[in-house]
Amino acid sequence: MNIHSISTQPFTDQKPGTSGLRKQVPVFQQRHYLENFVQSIFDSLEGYQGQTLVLGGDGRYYNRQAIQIILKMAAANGFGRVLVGQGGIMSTPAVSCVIRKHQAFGGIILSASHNPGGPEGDFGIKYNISNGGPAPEKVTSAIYDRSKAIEGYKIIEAADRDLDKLGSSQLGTMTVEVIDSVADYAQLMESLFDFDRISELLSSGKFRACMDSMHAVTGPYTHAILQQRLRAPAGTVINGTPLEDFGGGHPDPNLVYARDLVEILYKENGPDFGAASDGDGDRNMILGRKFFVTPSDSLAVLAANAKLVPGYSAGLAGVARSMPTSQAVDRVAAQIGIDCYETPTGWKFFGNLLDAGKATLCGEESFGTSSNHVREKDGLWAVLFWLNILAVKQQSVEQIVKEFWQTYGRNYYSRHDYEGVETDPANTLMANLRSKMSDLKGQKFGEYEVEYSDDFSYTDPIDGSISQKQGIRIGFTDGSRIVYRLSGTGTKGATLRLYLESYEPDSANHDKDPQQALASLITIADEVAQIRTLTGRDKPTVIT
Ligand code: VG1
Ligand code: CO
Repeated sequence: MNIHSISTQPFTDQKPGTSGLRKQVPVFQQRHYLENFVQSIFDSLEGYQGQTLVLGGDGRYYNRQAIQIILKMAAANGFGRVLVGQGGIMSTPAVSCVIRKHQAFGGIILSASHNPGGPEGDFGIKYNISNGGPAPEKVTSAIYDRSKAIEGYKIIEAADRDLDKLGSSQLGTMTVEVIDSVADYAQLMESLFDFDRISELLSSGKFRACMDSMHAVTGPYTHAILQQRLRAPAGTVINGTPLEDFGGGHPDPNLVYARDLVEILYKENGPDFGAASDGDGDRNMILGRKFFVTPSDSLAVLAANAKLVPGYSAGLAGVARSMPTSQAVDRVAAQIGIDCYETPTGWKFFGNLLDAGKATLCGEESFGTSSNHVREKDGLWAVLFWLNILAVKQQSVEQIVKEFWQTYGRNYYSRHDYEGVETDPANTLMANLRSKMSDLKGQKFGEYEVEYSDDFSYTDPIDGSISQKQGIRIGFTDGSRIVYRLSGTGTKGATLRLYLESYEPDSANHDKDPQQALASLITIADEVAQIRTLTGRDKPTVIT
């Protein structure tokens, strides 16, 4: 085998963010940039010689080239086998599923998730460990440290593999197995949900669904699962062919970027159910006819109805949500009598809770929901969960959510994103908040009084690791909250995220527009942090 050791200089900017390393494509195309990071991953691991690595990506621009490079590096570094998705395609939850099912050592996912793709768009890379989940912070810090000191990487000289043909071939002493990107995942879904019942619903002619794959990775999955196995009529899946630039859009399933779907669901006589997923298939947006389900509510509704779904009929061990996610699911947990954990933003923080059997369902306000079936959030899983509930309850999405509010009260919720603002003022804004924090307690803003304010810090209940500075929280005496954080997934300037939440127990007041219900908190949030002055923006880029 022709192994080359290439000498290289470290890059200083390879610090993984909320979910792996994300940069603009031209950054990744710099000589040795991708190679350095991949070698830094391998150098931070121990015991992978002869083991299996899973490899796949969301199909964005540079996916195929990166896969060829990583295959040759994995061979040079002594992996025994790589399972790679056909065409280089594998959704994030599918990679997680394949790692677990085939007892792989770990996996590499090539994706910048919801960020735009194409030659001028973004690219990303993330390492997942043997439980199928994102590498925890101690691993990502080791990778970053290594990337700052790296002096060389190993790669074999060989012809590129054919990624489109299923089957095995040798790359040096390593086996490359091109696998069906969907099969293992589809089988797992079938083991969790009542496919017969969902199929009956979808093929009845009385219920119409629309699934927007946003030209991203879930296209092959939604075609195979929804249209083939579950017999939803052709045309149920839209934008179902993965494109390298996602058709020029942001593959981000929210009311702003999933415009095609929103228009369809808000038409007269639109479908009964709509859903969208993101670039790498781990996010989901759920819509009813002319009705948007806030992700935090979606998590809570799934938890409250879990017993209706075969894979969860035995009940939930516990639930977990990221800190900025609304507290709707906390109420469900209290009602059922199970624990509810609050973690920092990012799926990696759920891994230990899931492994320890402390949580069954997890979710984030950012359109992420999943369970212990994998160790990633899972967009299509959430869609199937909803369809299973709809098939059993025979009610509309809107009825289900409104009944939920009647039982538990409504947590009005919204997130305001200020995307691509200048880094310095964004940092100033956060620094100002930190210095103000301790003085806020007891202060009154109109009818609101501050009960606590802090910079969220998390101690993992399983391994005791501590993660600090995870977002500024201001909690009011009536249970309302304002949270500020800077995004850890953007690639241009800074993105400020402002999260707003209030609680309304009285069902007579459940029909307000969330922006109106939260109007006073929105004003207070600006007053406290001087968002408009510091960012120079008079309104957010995206409101969800
Ligand atoms: C965002 C979301 C976070 C999510 C992360 C990765 O992070 O807020 O909840 O886990 O994206 O999701 P940030 O740091 O930009 O707020 V994905 O679908 O982009 O892998
Ligand atoms: Co994603």
